[in-house]
Amino acid sequence: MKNLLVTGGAGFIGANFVRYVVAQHPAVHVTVLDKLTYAGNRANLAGLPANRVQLVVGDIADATVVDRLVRRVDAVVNYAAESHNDRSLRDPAPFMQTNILGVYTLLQACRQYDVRFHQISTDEVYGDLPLRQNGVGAKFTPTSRYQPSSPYSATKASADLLVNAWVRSFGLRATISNCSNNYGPYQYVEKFIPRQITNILSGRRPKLYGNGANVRDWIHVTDHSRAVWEILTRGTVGETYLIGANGERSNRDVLALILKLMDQPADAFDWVKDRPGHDVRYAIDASRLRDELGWHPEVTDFETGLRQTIAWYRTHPDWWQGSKATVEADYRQNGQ
Ligand code: NAD
Ligand code: TDX
Repeated sequence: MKNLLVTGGAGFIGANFVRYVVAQHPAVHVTVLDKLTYAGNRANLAGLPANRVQLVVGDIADATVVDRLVRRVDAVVNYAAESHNDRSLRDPAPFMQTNILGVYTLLQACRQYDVRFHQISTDEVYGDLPLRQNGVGAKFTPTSRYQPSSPYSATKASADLLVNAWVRSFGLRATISNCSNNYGPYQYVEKFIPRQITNILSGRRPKLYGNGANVRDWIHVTDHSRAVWEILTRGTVGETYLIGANGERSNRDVLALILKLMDQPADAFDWVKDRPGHDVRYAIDASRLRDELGWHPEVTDFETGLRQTIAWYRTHPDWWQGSKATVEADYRQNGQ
Protein backbone atom coordinates (compact mmCIF):
# COMPACT_ATOMS: atom_id res chain seq x y z
CA MET A 1 0.00 0.00 0.00
CA LYS A 2 2.46 2.68 -1.19
CA ASN A 3 0.18 4.96 -3.19
CA LEU A 4 -3.25 5.89 -1.89
CA LEU A 5 -5.98 7.94 -3.54
CA VAL A 6 -8.12 9.55 -0.84
CA THR A 7 -11.24 11.05 -2.39
CA GLY A 8 -12.94 13.74 -0.31
CA GLY A 9 -9.65 14.11 1.57
CA ALA A 10 -10.12 17.87 2.04
CA GLY A 11 -13.27 17.37 4.14
CA PHE A 12 -13.54 16.74 7.88
CA ILE A 13 -13.01 12.98 8.21
CA GLY A 14 -10.97 12.58 5.01
CA ALA A 15 -8.46 15.26 6.04
CA ASN A 16 -8.10 13.68 9.48
CA PHE A 17 -7.39 10.35 7.74
CA VAL A 18 -4.76 11.95 5.48
CA ARG A 19 -3.12 13.51 8.54
CA TYR A 20 -3.18 10.13 10.31
CA VAL A 21 -1.53 8.36 7.32
CA VAL A 22 1.17 11.01 6.96
CA ALA A 23 1.98 10.79 10.68
CA GLN A 24 1.79 7.01 11.14
CA HIS A 25 2.74 5.44 7.79
CA PRO A 26 5.82 7.21 6.44
CA ALA A 27 6.20 5.08 3.29
CA VAL A 28 2.78 5.99 1.93
CA HIS A 29 2.11 8.74 -0.64
CA VAL A 30 -1.39 10.21 -0.69
CA THR A 31 -3.16 11.81 -3.62
CA VAL A 32 -6.30 13.67 -2.58
CA LEU A 33 -9.07 14.13 -5.14
CA ASP A 34 -11.56 16.68 -3.83
CA LYS A 35 -14.08 18.95 -5.53
CA LEU A 36 -13.70 21.55 -2.77
CA THR A 37 -17.44 22.01 -2.31
CA TYR A 38 -18.65 24.28 0.51
CA ALA A 39 -17.47 21.52 2.92
CA GLY A 40 -14.03 21.00 1.38
CA ASN A 41 -11.17 23.24 2.43
CA ARG A 42 -7.51 23.37 1.36
CA ALA A 43 -6.69 24.60 4.84
CA ASN A 44 -7.62 21.15 6.19
CA LEU A 45 -4.43 19.84 4.56
CA ALA A 46 -2.24 22.84 5.44
CA GLY A 47 1.23 22.06 6.71
CA LEU A 48 1.43 18.56 5.25
CA PRO A 49 4.65 17.87 3.29
CA ALA A 50 4.28 18.32 -0.48
CA ASN A 51 6.32 15.16 -1.15
CA ARG A 52 3.77 13.10 0.79
CA VAL A 53 0.41 14.65 -0.17
CA GLN A 54 -0.83 16.03 -3.49
CA LEU A 55 -4.22 17.71 -3.83
CA VAL A 56 -6.04 17.39 -7.15
CA VAL A 57 -9.17 19.51 -7.38
CA GLY A 58 -11.83 17.52 -9.24
CA ASP A 59 -15.03 15.54 -9.11
CA ILE A 60 -15.34 11.80 -8.35
CA ALA A 61 -18.11 11.69 -10.95
CA ASP A 62 -15.68 12.90 -13.67
CA ALA A 63 -14.54 9.65 -15.33
CA THR A 64 -11.58 11.32 -17.07
CA VAL A 65 -9.87 12.63 -13.93
CA VAL A 66 -10.81 9.51 -11.95
CA ASP A 67 -9.30 7.24 -14.62
CA ARG A 68 -6.07 9.26 -14.73
CA LEU A 69 -5.61 9.01 -10.95
CA VAL A 70 -6.90 5.50 -10.22
CA ARG A 71 -4.59 3.81 -12.75
CA ARG A 72 -1.51 4.88 -10.78
CA VAL A 73 -2.50 3.97 -7.19
CA ASP A 74 -2.68 0.78 -5.11
CA ALA A 75 -5.94 1.66 -3.35
CA VAL A 76 -8.77 4.18 -3.26
CA VAL A 77 -10.45 5.24 -0.01
CA ASN A 78 -13.64 7.15 -0.75
CA TYR A 79 -14.66 9.81 1.76
CA ALA A 80 -16.15 12.13 -0.90
CA ALA A 81 -19.84 12.74 -0.33
CA GLU A 82 -22.51 15.27 0.24
CA SER A 83 -22.74 14.55 3.96
CA HIS A 84 -25.40 16.69 5.65
CA ASN A 85 -28.92 15.37 6.29
CA ASP A 86 -30.52 18.82 6.58
CA ARG A 87 -29.16 19.88 3.19
CA SER A 88 -30.39 16.65 1.60
CA LEU A 89 -33.92 17.53 2.74
CA ARG A 90 -33.68 20.95 1.06
CA ASP A 91 -32.01 19.81 -2.20
CA PRO A 92 -31.34 16.11 -2.80
CA ALA A 93 -29.88 16.54 -6.32
CA PRO A 94 -26.15 16.87 -5.44
CA PHE A 95 -26.48 13.83 -3.15
CA MET A 96 -27.66 11.67 -6.05
CA GLN A 97 -24.86 12.94 -8.26
CA THR A 98 -21.92 12.55 -5.87
CA ASN A 99 -23.01 9.79 -3.50
CA ILE A 100 -24.37 7.46 -6.19
CA LEU A 101 -22.96 8.40 -9.61
CA GLY A 102 -19.62 9.44 -8.11
CA VAL A 103 -19.23 6.07 -6.39
CA TYR A 104 -20.26 4.29 -9.60
CA THR A 105 -17.50 6.18 -11.44
CA LEU A 106 -14.89 5.18 -8.85
CA LEU A 107 -16.03 1.55 -8.93
CA GLN A 108 -15.72 1.34 -12.70
CA ALA A 109 -12.17 2.71 -12.63
CA CYS A 110 -11.10 0.41 -9.78
CA ARG A 111 -12.56 -2.52 -11.65
CA GLN A 112 -10.72 -1.60 -14.84
CA TYR A 113 -7.31 -1.28 -13.13
CA ASP A 114 -7.89 -3.95 -10.43
CA VAL A 115 -7.38 -1.41 -7.64
CA ARG A 116 -8.38 -2.09 -4.01
CA PHE A 117 -11.39 0.05 -3.00
CA HIS A 118 -12.72 1.08 0.39
CA GLN A 119 -16.05 2.85 0.76
CA ILE A 120 -16.64 5.10 3.76
CA SER A 121 -20.27 4.64 4.64
CA THR A 122 -22.46 5.47 7.59
CA ASP A 123 -24.60 3.78 10.23
CA GLU A 124 -27.53 5.77 8.87
CA VAL A 125 -28.02 3.23 6.07
CA TYR A 126 -29.71 1.04 8.72
CA GLY A 127 -32.31 3.67 9.59
CA ASP A 128 -32.81 4.18 13.30
CA LEU A 129 -33.45 2.28 16.55
CA PRO A 130 -35.93 2.94 19.35
CA LEU A 131 -34.66 4.65 22.49
CA ARG A 132 -33.28 2.27 25.14
CA GLN A 133 -35.83 0.95 27.65
CA ASN A 134 -34.40 0.62 31.18
CA GLY A 135 -30.92 0.92 29.68
CA VAL A 136 -31.48 -1.94 27.24
CA GLY A 137 -31.51 -1.53 23.46
CA ALA A 138 -30.52 -3.23 20.21
CA LYS A 139 -27.53 -2.14 18.11
CA PHE A 140 -26.82 -2.15 14.37
CA THR A 141 -24.85 -5.16 13.12
CA PRO A 142 -23.51 -5.97 9.63
CA THR A 143 -26.70 -7.96 8.96
CA SER A 144 -29.14 -5.23 10.01
CA ARG A 145 -31.71 -4.41 7.36
CA TYR A 146 -31.07 -1.41 5.11
CA GLN A 147 -33.84 1.14 5.71
CA PRO A 148 -32.44 4.66 5.30
CA SER A 149 -34.66 7.58 6.30
CA SER A 150 -33.33 10.67 4.52
CA PRO A 151 -32.25 11.44 0.96
CA TYR A 152 -28.67 11.56 2.31
CA SER A 153 -28.77 8.13 3.94
CA ALA A 154 -30.67 6.64 0.97
CA THR A 155 -27.85 7.68 -1.36
CA LYS A 156 -25.21 6.26 1.02
CA ALA A 157 -27.21 3.00 1.15
CA SER A 158 -27.36 2.96 -2.66
CA ALA A 159 -23.58 3.28 -2.83
CA ASP A 160 -23.11 0.33 -0.45
CA LEU A 161 -25.32 -1.82 -2.66
CA LEU A 162 -23.28 -0.85 -5.72
CA VAL A 163 -20.01 -1.77 -3.96
CA ASN A 164 -21.38 -5.19 -2.96
CA ALA A 165 -22.58 -5.83 -6.52
CA TRP A 166 -19.15 -4.92 -7.95
CA VAL A 167 -17.52 -7.36 -5.51
CA ARG A 168 -19.83 -10.19 -6.43
CA SER A 169 -20.20 -9.64 -10.18
CA PHE A 170 -16.76 -8.31 -11.09
CA GLY A 171 -14.51 -9.61 -8.30
CA LEU A 172 -13.67 -6.07 -7.18
CA ARG A 173 -11.40 -6.08 -4.11
CA ALA A 174 -13.55 -3.85 -1.93
CA THR A 175 -14.63 -3.34 1.66
CA ILE A 176 -17.19 -1.04 3.30
CA SER A 177 -17.17 0.57 6.73
CA ASN A 178 -20.27 2.03 8.35
CA CYS A 179 -19.26 4.43 11.08
CA SER A 180 -21.26 6.30 13.69
CA ASN A 181 -21.18 10.07 14.36
CA ASN A 182 -17.68 11.56 14.33
CA TYR A 183 -16.44 14.58 16.26
CA GLY A 184 -13.09 16.34 16.41
CA PRO A 185 -11.11 19.10 14.67
CA TYR A 186 -11.88 20.33 11.11
CA GLN A 187 -15.61 19.46 11.26
CA TYR A 188 -17.64 21.94 9.23
CA VAL A 189 -19.74 24.30 11.36
CA GLU A 190 -23.09 23.06 10.00
CA LYS A 191 -22.79 19.83 12.05
CA PHE A 192 -24.20 19.49 15.59
CA ILE A 193 -21.12 19.70 17.83
CA PRO A 194 -19.13 22.38 15.96
CA ARG A 195 -22.30 24.39 15.40
CA GLN A 196 -22.97 24.63 19.13
CA ILE A 197 -19.33 25.35 20.04
CA THR A 198 -18.99 28.11 17.44
CA ASN A 199 -22.41 29.51 18.32
CA ILE A 200 -21.17 30.07 21.86
CA LEU A 201 -17.79 31.40 20.68
CA SER A 202 -19.53 33.91 18.37
CA GLY A 203 -22.14 35.10 20.88
CA ARG A 204 -25.05 33.08 19.45
CA ARG A 205 -27.21 30.63 21.41
CA PRO A 206 -26.93 26.86 20.73
CA LYS A 207 -29.93 25.26 18.97
CA LEU A 208 -31.49 21.94 19.89
CA TYR A 209 -33.87 20.16 17.48
CA GLY A 210 -37.17 18.69 18.65
CA ASN A 211 -37.07 17.50 22.26
CA GLY A 212 -33.32 16.77 22.27
CA ALA A 213 -33.88 13.10 23.16
CA ASN A 214 -32.41 11.72 19.90
CA VAL A 215 -29.34 9.60 20.56
CA ARG A 216 -26.13 9.54 18.52
CA ASP A 217 -23.20 7.12 19.04
CA TRP A 218 -20.14 9.40 19.14
CA ILE A 219 -16.62 8.40 18.07
CA HIS A 220 -13.53 10.58 17.91
CA VAL A 221 -12.38 11.05 14.33
CA THR A 222 -8.85 9.73 15.03
CA ASP A 223 -10.31 6.41 16.17
CA HIS A 224 -12.26 6.27 12.90
CA SER A 225 -9.04 6.87 10.92
CA ARG A 226 -7.19 4.04 12.67
CA ALA A 227 -10.10 1.68 12.04
CA VAL A 228 -10.17 2.50 8.33
CA TRP A 229 -6.43 1.85 8.03
CA GLU A 230 -6.82 -1.58 9.68
CA ILE A 231 -9.70 -2.51 7.39
CA LEU A 232 -7.88 -1.27 4.30
CA THR A 233 -4.69 -3.17 5.04
CA ARG A 234 -5.93 -6.26 6.93
CA GLY A 235 -9.67 -6.50 6.34
CA THR A 236 -11.40 -9.27 4.42
CA VAL A 237 -12.40 -8.32 0.89
CA GLY A 238 -16.17 -8.32 0.43
CA GLU A 239 -16.85 -7.62 4.12
CA THR A 240 -18.69 -4.80 5.82
CA TYR A 241 -17.22 -3.50 9.10
CA LEU A 242 -19.17 -1.38 11.56
CA ILE A 243 -17.11 1.25 13.38
CA GLY A 244 -18.25 2.62 16.72
CA ALA A 245 -16.93 3.33 20.20
CA ASN A 246 -19.91 2.69 22.51
CA GLY A 247 -20.48 6.44 22.69
CA GLU A 248 -24.28 6.72 22.88
CA ARG A 249 -25.52 10.06 24.21
CA SER A 250 -28.66 12.10 23.72
CA ASN A 251 -28.28 15.44 21.95
CA ARG A 252 -29.54 17.11 25.12
CA ASP A 253 -26.74 15.51 27.15
CA VAL A 254 -24.07 16.45 24.61
CA LEU A 255 -25.25 20.06 24.60
CA ALA A 256 -25.38 20.12 28.41
CA LEU A 257 -21.73 19.03 28.49
CA ILE A 258 -20.70 21.65 25.91
CA LEU A 259 -22.44 24.35 27.97
CA LYS A 260 -20.72 23.15 31.14
CA LEU A 261 -17.25 22.93 29.54
CA MET A 262 -17.70 26.43 28.07
CA ASP A 263 -18.88 27.96 31.37
CA GLN A 264 -22.40 28.72 30.13
CA PRO A 265 -25.66 28.49 32.13
CA ALA A 266 -27.41 25.15 31.62
CA ASP A 267 -30.43 26.83 29.99
CA ALA A 268 -28.48 29.08 27.60
CA PHE A 269 -29.81 27.49 24.40
CA ASP A 270 -32.91 27.61 22.13
CA TRP A 271 -35.29 24.80 21.23
CA VAL A 272 -35.85 24.92 17.45
CA LYS A 273 -37.93 23.13 14.83
CA ASP A 274 -37.28 19.40 14.56
CA ARG A 275 -35.73 17.76 11.50
CA PRO A 276 -38.41 16.03 9.37
CA GLY A 277 -38.02 12.24 9.62
CA HIS A 278 -35.45 12.74 12.40
CA ASP A 279 -33.75 9.39 13.21
CA VAL A 280 -34.33 8.54 16.87
CA ARG A 281 -31.26 6.57 17.89
CA TYR A 282 -28.09 5.09 16.38
CA ALA A 283 -25.93 2.46 18.09
CA ILE A 284 -23.10 0.39 16.64
CA ASP A 285 -22.02 -3.16 17.43
CA ALA A 286 -18.34 -3.08 16.36
CA SER A 287 -17.56 -6.69 17.38
CA ARG A 288 -16.25 -7.76 13.96
CA LEU A 289 -13.74 -4.92 13.91
CA ARG A 290 -12.61 -5.65 17.46
CA ASP A 291 -12.52 -9.47 17.17
CA GLU A 292 -11.12 -9.85 13.65
CA LEU A 293 -8.77 -6.87 13.48
CA GLY A 294 -8.08 -6.17 17.17
CA TRP A 295 -9.12 -2.51 16.84
CA HIS A 296 -10.34 -0.64 19.88
CA PRO A 297 -10.98 3.07 20.42
CA GLU A 298 -8.30 5.13 22.14
CA VAL A 299 -10.40 8.20 22.95
CA THR A 300 -12.70 6.48 25.44
CA ASP A 301 -13.46 9.52 27.59
CA PHE A 302 -15.96 11.67 25.66
CA GLU A 303 -15.54 14.64 27.99
CA THR A 304 -11.79 14.77 27.31
CA GLY A 305 -12.34 14.46 23.54
CA LEU A 306 -14.97 17.19 23.65
CA ARG A 307 -12.76 19.49 25.73
CA GLN A 308 -9.95 19.12 23.16
CA THR A 309 -12.40 19.77 20.31
CA ILE A 310 -13.69 22.95 22.00
CA ALA A 311 -10.07 24.08 22.47
CA TRP A 312 -9.38 23.48 18.77
CA TYR A 313 -12.31 25.71 17.67
CA ARG A 314 -11.30 28.32 20.24
CA THR A 315 -7.74 28.46 18.86
CA HIS A 316 -8.71 28.29 15.16
CA PRO A 317 -11.22 31.15 14.65
CA ASP A 318 -9.80 31.91 11.19
CA TRP A 319 -10.72 28.38 10.12
CA TRP A 320 -14.46 28.71 10.90
CA GLN A 321 -15.41 32.40 11.11
CA GLY A 322 -15.63 32.88 7.32
CA SER A 323 -18.43 30.33 6.88
CA LYS A 324 -20.32 30.85 10.14
CA ALA A 325 -22.70 33.67 9.12
CA THR A 326 -23.82 31.92 5.91
CA VAL A 327 -24.46 28.63 7.70
CA GLU A 328 -26.51 30.34 10.40
CA ALA A 329 -28.49 32.39 7.82
CA ASP A 330 -29.45 29.12 6.06
CA TYR A 331 -30.53 27.55 9.35
CA ARG A 332 -32.52 30.65 10.31
CA GLN A 333 -34.40 30.51 7.00
CA ASN A 334 -35.29 26.92 7.89
CA GLY A 335 -36.57 27.80 11.38
CA GLN A 336 -33.55 26.13 12.98
P1 NAD B 1 -17.61 16.60 4.72
O1 NAD B 1 -18.86 17.14 4.12
O2 NAD B 1 -16.91 17.36 5.79
O3 NAD B 1 -16.54 16.35 3.56
C1 NAD B 1 -16.88 15.81 2.31
C2 NAD B 1 -15.73 16.12 1.35
O4 NAD B 1 -16.06 15.54 0.06
C3 NAD B 1 -15.47 17.61 1.12
O5 NAD B 1 -14.09 17.88 1.13
C4 NAD B 1 -16.04 17.84 -0.29
O6 NAD B 1 -15.40 18.91 -0.97
C5 NAD B 1 -15.79 16.51 -0.94
N1 NAD B 1 -16.68 16.24 -2.08
C6 NAD B 1 -18.03 16.40 -2.11
N2 NAD B 1 -18.49 16.06 -3.35
C7 NAD B 1 -17.40 15.68 -4.07
C8 NAD B 1 -17.24 15.21 -5.41
N3 NAD B 1 -18.28 15.07 -6.24
N4 NAD B 1 -15.99 14.90 -5.83
C9 NAD B 1 -14.91 15.05 -5.00
N5 NAD B 1 -15.03 15.51 -3.74
C10 NAD B 1 -16.25 15.81 -3.28
O7 NAD B 1 -17.99 15.15 5.20
P2 NAD B 1 -17.43 14.27 6.41
O8 NAD B 1 -18.24 14.50 7.60
O9 NAD B 1 -15.94 14.40 6.45
O10 NAD B 1 -17.80 12.82 5.87
C11 NAD B 1 -16.89 12.09 5.05
C12 NAD B 1 -17.50 10.75 4.72
O11 NAD B 1 -17.78 10.03 5.91
C13 NAD B 1 -18.82 10.84 3.98
O12 NAD B 1 -18.84 9.82 2.98
C14 NAD B 1 -19.87 10.57 5.02
O13 NAD B 1 -21.00 9.96 4.46
C15 NAD B 1 -19.13 9.60 5.92
N6 NAD B 1 -19.55 9.58 7.34
C16 NAD B 1 -19.58 10.73 8.08
C17 NAD B 1 -19.90 10.69 9.43
C18 NAD B 1 -19.91 11.94 10.28
O14 NAD B 1 -20.19 11.85 11.47
N7 NAD B 1 -19.58 13.11 9.76
C19 NAD B 1 -20.20 9.46 10.03
C20 NAD B 1 -20.17 8.30 9.24
C21 NAD B 1 -19.83 8.38 7.91
O1 TDX C 1 -28.18 22.50 15.37
C1 TDX C 1 -28.43 21.31 15.47
N1 TDX C 1 -29.20 20.88 16.51
C2 TDX C 1 -29.51 19.57 16.71
O2 TDX C 1 -30.22 19.23 17.66
C3 TDX C 1 -27.91 20.32 14.53
C4 TDX C 1 -27.06 20.77 13.38
C5 TDX C 1 -28.24 19.01 14.75
N2 TDX C 1 -29.02 18.63 15.79
C6 TDX C 1 -29.26 17.19 16.03
C7 TDX C 1 -29.71 16.38 14.83
C8 TDX C 1 -29.10 15.03 15.12
O3 TDX C 1 -29.95 14.27 15.98
O4 TDX C 1 -28.00 16.64 16.41
C9 TDX C 1 -27.81 15.33 15.88
C10 TDX C 1 -26.58 15.30 15.00
O5 TDX C 1 -26.85 16.07 13.85
P1 TDX C 1 -25.80 16.19 12.63
O6 TDX C 1 -24.53 16.73 13.13
O7 TDX C 1 -26.49 16.87 11.50
O8 TDX C 1 -25.51 14.64 12.30
P2 TDX C 1 -26.43 13.41 11.86
O9 TDX C 1 -27.66 13.85 11.15
O10 TDX C 1 -26.56 12.50 13.04
O11 TDX C 1 -25.46 12.74 10.74
C11 TDX C 1 -24.04 12.65 10.99
O12 TDX C 1 -23.69 11.33 11.35
C12 TDX C 1 -23.79 10.35 10.36
C13 TDX C 1 -23.25 13.08 9.78
O13 TDX C 1 -23.60 14.40 9.44
C14 TDX C 1 -23.45 12.14 8.63
O14 TDX C 1 -22.61 12.51 7.54
C15 TDX C 1 -23.11 10.75 9.08
O15 TDX C 1 -23.41 9.84 8.06
